[in-house]
Amino acid sequence: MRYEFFYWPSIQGRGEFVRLALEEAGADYVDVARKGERGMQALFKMMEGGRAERVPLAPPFLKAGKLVMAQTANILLYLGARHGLAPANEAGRLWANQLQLTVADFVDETHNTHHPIASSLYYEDQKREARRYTDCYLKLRVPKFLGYFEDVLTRNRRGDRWLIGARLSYPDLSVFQVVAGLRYAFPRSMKRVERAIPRVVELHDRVAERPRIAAYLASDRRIPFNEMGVFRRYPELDGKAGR
Ligand SMILES: N[C@@H](CCC(=O)N[C@@H](CS)C(=O)NCC(=O)O)C(=O)O
Repeated sequence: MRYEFFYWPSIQGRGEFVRLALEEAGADYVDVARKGERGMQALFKMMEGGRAERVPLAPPFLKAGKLVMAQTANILLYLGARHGLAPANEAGRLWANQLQLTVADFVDETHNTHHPIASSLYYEDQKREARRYTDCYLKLRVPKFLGYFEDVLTRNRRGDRWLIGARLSYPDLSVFQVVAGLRYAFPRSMKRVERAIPRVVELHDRVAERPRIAAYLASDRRIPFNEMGVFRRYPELDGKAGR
């Protein structure tokens, strides 16, 4: 079955967590909105819902045969089970979902660094608030979330290579993406933070070296980070020394 993946065509955004899982799985998929004008129309059509009973609110969406699903963590729950990217038992599946929802919380907070007041306003219209918000985010929230994942790795009884058990699962891909995104958005602050999270940094490198992920990162399917996505580089936000 060929999956149809629907997401904004010019950003990594939340969709990237799904793209990474599809790539690691070696799944057959089309990134629909990246297929020109008709692809964009298909994305908008999906958002309008047509006559469907169960309509999603916001992309990313995944179409798998007749199934249409949204919410990044929900899509990953599905792909994880189908492609061996999550434990097979219930406790393990819930644990993977719990870690992914924690990533989702962090992604929301990261989005707030450039949009602390409203998504509908330009960053330029909320710069002062963005600076206040991001100071706290960098000082408290980034160390807290990354420190949490470091702790999860440390506590894993099957070793500290992966978040869950002895094999890669989809939350590992997501933590890779978080580290890559933070390095792009806040390079100065990340240098400092990374000293306290060696296992998370190693996990990032381990994921980047996976043959399918390495091939994906080197391909034009990987959209470069930019100032429209979740992880944006605004040097004025990157810690006091960056101003
Ligand atoms: N919790 C959802 C959030 C989805 C979401 O916010 N999608 C963004 C793009 S990353 C969007 O297009 N939002 C449009 C809107 O909220 O109006 C998820 O993780 O998938």
